[in-house]
Parts: sequence; structure tokens; C-alpha cells
Amino acid sequence: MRIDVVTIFPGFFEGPFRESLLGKAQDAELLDLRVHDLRDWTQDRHRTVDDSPYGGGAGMVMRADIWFQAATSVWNDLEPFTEPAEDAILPGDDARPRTIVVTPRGRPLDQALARELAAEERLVICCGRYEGIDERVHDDVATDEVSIGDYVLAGGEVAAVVIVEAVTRLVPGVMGNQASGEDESFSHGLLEYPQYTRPLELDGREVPEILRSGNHGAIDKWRLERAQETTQRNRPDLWERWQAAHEAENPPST
Ligand code: JEB
Repeated sequence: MRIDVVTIFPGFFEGPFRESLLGKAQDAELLDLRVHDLRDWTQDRHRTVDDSPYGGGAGMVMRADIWFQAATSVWNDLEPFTEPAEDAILPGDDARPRTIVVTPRGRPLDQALARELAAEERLVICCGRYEGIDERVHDDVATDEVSIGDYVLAGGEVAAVVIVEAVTRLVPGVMGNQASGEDESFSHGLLEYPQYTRPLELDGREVPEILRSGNHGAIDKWRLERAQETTQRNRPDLWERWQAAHEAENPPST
């Protein structure tokens, strides 16, 4: 899988994309992560990417023309200022790869969307700053608008790292183990059960007796009950959905 990220802060991704699993996946050529500096597509002395909003208002907006040039180069694998060929992919074309603009007004990222994106051969992620990006980029560069949650960040870079991590861990062979990242929280609709390892006792705090009993039926039952408890307490929204999906096994109590 190839992922291109376009940003005015390319240095931001150096750590996250080189560390641990992502670095190893790139060495193994399972992943091709490329980060591009949006300012490479500017022409002026100050490498300007923003301007004041039409209609007035606070702050600055990222210019559509710079984003159109950058996206066209990235889609067609061209250097900045290279003229696209006759048959090149252009803004608005149906043939463009999934191109995500991260924005607080996007589709909320969840495991279903991560799975959908992990099935793509190529992704492009566009990171805005300031008050956001000219709407024409949302219209004709983006195929997808994605948000990582209901809080306001200062820009799209952190959101891009989150999306890359959630997506790439689902690409076969990228995770350290071979469990393919899919038998965990959210895959079965409940939060994960608590986990323990050695030491057995830590300053008087013991690992629950049942996990050492060897009774796998009882262990499964205990884990399900703990998962149900934490889901009910921390995520009433998920709990309602899970209960609805399991009505048959869990008949309403009187
Ligand atoms: C993503 C961004 C900004 C109004 C004021 C300031 C580009 N879940 C999320 N929260 N915030 C963002 C996001 C995602 N994905 C996000 C891109 C940009 C915030 N800002 C700051 C946006 N709108 C600029």
C-alpha cells in the first residue's frame, strides 16, 4: 500500500513514520509512505499557501490553486511544476485515488472506515492548517472528508498520523504478529476485557484467581462479563448497539 501525505509540516511525520512497525513495514516494502511539503508547489518568494477569507472573518484560509497543483503532481507521480500528460488524473476526475482531507466536519473515523481504507492500493491524505482549506479543494480534490473525533485540533497532521496507524495495522503483514489486527476492541462490538501478565502479585495486587484456574469456559465467561461492564459504564452508545445485536442470546430480564 502507498500513502502520500501533503502538509506544510513534513518534519512532523519523521518520528511517527520511522519508529517501530511502520518503519519495519516500509523496509519490507509492504508500505510506501511519502510525505510532501505543500510549499514545494508555491511560486512566490515567501512560499505562501494561505490568504484572507472572502466574506471576511478571522484567520487565514489555504489557497485552492496550490492544493490543486500539489494533488495533481502526487496523483500522477510528477515533480512540482511538471506539466501533467494528456491522460493525467485531474481534480474532479473519477479516477483519482481515495484522497482524504482531514477536517473536523468529516466522516468520523471508526474501525469500519479504517478497514475500507486498508483495502485501497493508494491513499492521499491532505493536512490543512489555519482556519482550513478553500472549499473547492473539499469539492474536487477530496474523495473523502474524515474527522478523528469531536474536538478541535490546530491542524490536520495529528489526524493524519492517527489514520495512517489505524489503517496500516490492518494491512496483511504490517503488524508485528500475524493476528491481522482484527480480533480486538470494536471488532466484536464490546470494549476489550482486562489483561494481566507477570508478576502474579505486585505489592499485594493479585492477578484474578479465575485467570489461573485453567477453566477456559469460566475464563471466557469472566472476560465477557468484564467487557460488558466496561462497555456499559464507558460507552453507553456501543452498549445499546451490542445489546440490540444480541437480543436473541440475552432475553430481556422479566
Ligand atoms: C483537521 C484543523 C481548525 C476550525 C478552526 C480551526 C485544519 N478531529 C479533528 N479536530 N480538528 C481537526 C480534526 C480532524 N481530522 C482538524 C484539519 C484542520 C483541524 N484545523 C484547525 C479547523 N476548523 C485546520
